[in-house]
Amino acid sequence: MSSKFVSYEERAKRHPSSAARSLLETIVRKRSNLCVSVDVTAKADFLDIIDVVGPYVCLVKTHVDIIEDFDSSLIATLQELSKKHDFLIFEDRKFADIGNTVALQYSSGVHKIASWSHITNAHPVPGPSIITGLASVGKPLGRGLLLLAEMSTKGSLAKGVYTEEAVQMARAHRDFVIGFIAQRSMNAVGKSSTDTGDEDDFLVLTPGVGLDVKGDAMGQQYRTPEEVLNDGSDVIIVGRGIYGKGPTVDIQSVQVQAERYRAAGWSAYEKRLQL
Ligand code: BMP
Repeated sequence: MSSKFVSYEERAKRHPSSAARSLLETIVRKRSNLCVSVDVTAKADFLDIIDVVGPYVCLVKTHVDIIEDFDSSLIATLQELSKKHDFLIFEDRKFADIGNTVALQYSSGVHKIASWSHITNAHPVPGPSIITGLASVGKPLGRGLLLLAEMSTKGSLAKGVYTEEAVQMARAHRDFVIGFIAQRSMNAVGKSSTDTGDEDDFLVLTPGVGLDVKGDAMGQQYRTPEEVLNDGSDVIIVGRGIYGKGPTVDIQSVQVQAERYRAAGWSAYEKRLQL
């Protein structure tokens, strides 16, 4: 029986972007479509969590600007962990400025994101120049960009025509944009019902994923791995569902939750191949 969804393996074989291929190949090798979002403020917690979740993930998502004791050794250790556990790195920087400014923010400053982050993301709000600005730095390094086409939060303005325009911007820059932060597949967005959108193979990475709760007190909304995979998402992004909400990190529980979400994401993927 042929599925309406193509396997990660098949997509890895034919994807034109090397950045997208790297992620798809990692997903296949590790049998994991889990990205852990490590939003903690102490360097030691940050690295401890990554070392423990490393075996279960295809991708680690960072917000390095929240780390209180950030220094360049953190990046060196992060890169060692990425090799040790075979995962890619995604700095969730959400660039949103003019091309010249984002190019500087991406390449320079304290964090020098482009030098270590395989994937980063941007809001489409400034228009296509944000992609050209980031591509001037990231393309020569073989990096990939995700556009925020939708958000997981209550009342998000990223919907309707805004989402459609984001997808059109991505189609015009397939050499650097590898996909979206979104809640569902974007391949058919803005296309007529007779046009299957088959030539698009944008990756969809989805935050707002949780197995135990439906939201937080600040507008976050959660859906299950099965719900988002069935809507065409490729990678589930999970933060507090794995590292917890408390002031201290319980490292044993982090491992248990990482394994649990890896298994949930993979079984949702295997089920959708039957659809
Ligand atoms: P958590 O699973 O703890 O709610 O964390 C979700 C992560 O994904 C956060 O790092 C947040 O910045 C990010 N995120 C999100 O929650 N919704 C979006 O639409 C886009 C995001 O990048």
